[in-house]
Amino acid sequence: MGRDGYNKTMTLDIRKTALVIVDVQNDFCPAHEGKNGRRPDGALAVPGAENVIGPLNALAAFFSKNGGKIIASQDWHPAGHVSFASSHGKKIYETVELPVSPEAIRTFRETYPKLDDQPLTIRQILWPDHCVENTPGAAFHDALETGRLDFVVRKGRSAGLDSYSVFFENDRMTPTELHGRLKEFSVDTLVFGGLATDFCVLYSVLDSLRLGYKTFVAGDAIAGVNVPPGSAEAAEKTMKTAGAVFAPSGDFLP
Ligand code: VGL
Ligand code: ZN
Repeated sequence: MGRDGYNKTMTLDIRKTALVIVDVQNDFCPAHEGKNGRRPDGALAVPGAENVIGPLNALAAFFSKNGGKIIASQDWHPAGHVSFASSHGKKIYETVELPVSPEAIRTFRETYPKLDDQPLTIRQILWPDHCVENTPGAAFHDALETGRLDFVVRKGRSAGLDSYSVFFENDRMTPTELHGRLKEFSVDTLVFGGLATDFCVLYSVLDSLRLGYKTFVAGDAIAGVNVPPGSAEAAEKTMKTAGAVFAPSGDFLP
């Protein structure tokens, strides 16, 4: 028995399980040696981000060998994106209130009749310009092994709507393609790792639970922005309270 009551992997049906690697991209990583030379600090570098890569590569190797699926997300914003402080002439970490479109609400009610409506305004935190589509900052960190990925979900592509979660944009109602793909793969269990604990991992895990997936988090394969201080720890608590099971990545391996 592992920590937090989690049994070793062998009790997971790995063929119905996907590893979800959230946003392991240069802009979320501190300076490091890349394939084509030194990469500077990412625009939104998460302290300790590089430590998640070893555990994620080990999990991916095990999943691919045993018939599990491997999903990765990329934060993928157009220049001038609504989540950038520079787009509003405001300071980083200030917020703006954005309305949710009536169209998004209508479609959500039709597609997910069992899920509750979400708040009708979005309080959007403003970030430095980051993960602009097709730039080096948006590329995966070179140390992340991407050869085994079954599907990549690129999120935050709408100019006026951000997306922390790999499942829904920040209105919590407009879906990405991921849930549909996982249904095609007959996946009912997800193991999460990646960046950042207090934003994209948090919202992805909460939506995973909301959509009914058995939801695990590899505790040594996540790292947080931690602004304000303590937010990564608070996010872990929120995920656990919502029903996510945390275990060290080694507990998912034989
Ligand atoms: C993220 C802030 C803005 C994340 C993405 O990947 O956690 N955080 N965009
Ligand atoms: Zn972003």
